[in-house]
Amino acid sequence: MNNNVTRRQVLFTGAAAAVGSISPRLANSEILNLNNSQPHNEAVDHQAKAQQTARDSKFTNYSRYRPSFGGPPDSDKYLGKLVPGLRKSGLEPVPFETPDLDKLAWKMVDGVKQFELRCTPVKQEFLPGKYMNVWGFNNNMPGPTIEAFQGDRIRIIVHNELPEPTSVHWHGLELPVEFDGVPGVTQHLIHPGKSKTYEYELHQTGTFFYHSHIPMQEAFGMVGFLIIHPKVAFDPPVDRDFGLIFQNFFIPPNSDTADSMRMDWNWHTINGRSGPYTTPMVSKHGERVRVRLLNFSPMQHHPIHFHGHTFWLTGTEGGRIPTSAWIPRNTTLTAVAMAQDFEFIAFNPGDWIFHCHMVHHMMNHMVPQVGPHIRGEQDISQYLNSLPGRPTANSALEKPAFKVPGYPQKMQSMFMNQKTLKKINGKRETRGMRENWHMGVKGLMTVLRVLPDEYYHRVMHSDENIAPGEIFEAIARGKYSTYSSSK
Ligand SMILES: [Cu+2]
Repeated sequence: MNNNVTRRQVLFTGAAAAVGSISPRLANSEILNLNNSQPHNEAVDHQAKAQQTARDSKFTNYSRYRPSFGGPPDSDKYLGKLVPGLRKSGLEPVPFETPDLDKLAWKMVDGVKQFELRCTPVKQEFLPGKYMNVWGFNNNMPGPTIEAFQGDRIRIIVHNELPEPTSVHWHGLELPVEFDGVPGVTQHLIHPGKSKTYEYELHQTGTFFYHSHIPMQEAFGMVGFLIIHPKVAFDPPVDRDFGLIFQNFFIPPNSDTADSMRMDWNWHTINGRSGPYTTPMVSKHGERVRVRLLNFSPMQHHPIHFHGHTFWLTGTEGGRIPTSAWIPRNTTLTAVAMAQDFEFIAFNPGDWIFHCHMVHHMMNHMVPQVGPHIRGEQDISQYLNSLPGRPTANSALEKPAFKVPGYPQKMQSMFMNQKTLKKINGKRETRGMRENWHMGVKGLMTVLRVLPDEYYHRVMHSDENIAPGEIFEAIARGKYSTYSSSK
């Protein structure tokens, strides 16, 4: 059964699960009724529908399948600023999606949502076959997402399974000081084998996170999202809500253990994986999409760039930005410990690269497809100064440097073989991408796919074969008329 149908059915029957990572938990009457304590009121339904119709009518001449109106800048349609998604207003927010990361399960105990977090050493697979020793939560780095709603009371029981003491901080939350998680200042350390319970009410909304408050443990990767949704989705409603955590590590050659003392960084992960192992985000042509970026690198800032679309910066780690202050961008600098939420209309079908723009963050070990090794080891200035004498590019990888064990100088810092490629291309989300797409996705890079309806269905919900590059070709040949005047 189609997931959307299932979710809608659940939403409209108001079924609530007692245990689950997240479950739609408001009945339709509650969804349309901001004040949950009031009984269902049909007048409220009509009022909400009338507001919806009035709002949508402003966008009748807007096509979500073509480049947006370029102006005027004060218009609600300008670059898709306030154009709603395909989803109706007044509903519960769409579930948050974190490629390659789990959500933390919870159970309701005495009216409190109870989560259990275990601080653990992790063998995290950065690239196929490259398992790195880092630290995280519940055997994953970053830790699983805590997803909750404004007004929830949550209890998090933290168990320390690390070989040293720890403490967990809830970043950005306005909470009682005794639960702030700062060792010495607000609590005792949680010693190995011990636990501590944190409990508080959530009155904010936005992109928050939890992390160890021991600096070296932060550099080992101890972080996870803590998302607080409003009970009713913000207007304009989004159809997708993705989240990405950006991190850097120093892992020396011949080692698989992160060295948190170093001040330079050679391995880069998004949600715990390096490109091209990071699973692409998949959206449908015409949807309104939100992406939440979180930078939890030890010391490096990331200018995150998205191709083919202009997005609106709609939130920070401090919460939602008023619409009057939204900023159009295609690159947004996300400093350490900052979050940036942005939204856009996915009008432009295709596979769009989505990446940090720092060149050393766009590859692992600073090893691109081309570089000094295939330039005959010549210095770049020598190379540029002797145009006629340039050595022929040689990417045969036969030089002694490539034989050093553990030093991943090969393509994308990994050994490309059938097995590793299968881990990258065997995922549903990569179906139908161009054959060598992975050659252009490294380090802090991933892909956001905007798929026409028929392909979205074939990629995500059918096992029908899609030839590599078929979707790109159909789009490039103008099948979806994005850039013609016929639609
Ligand atoms: Cu970066």
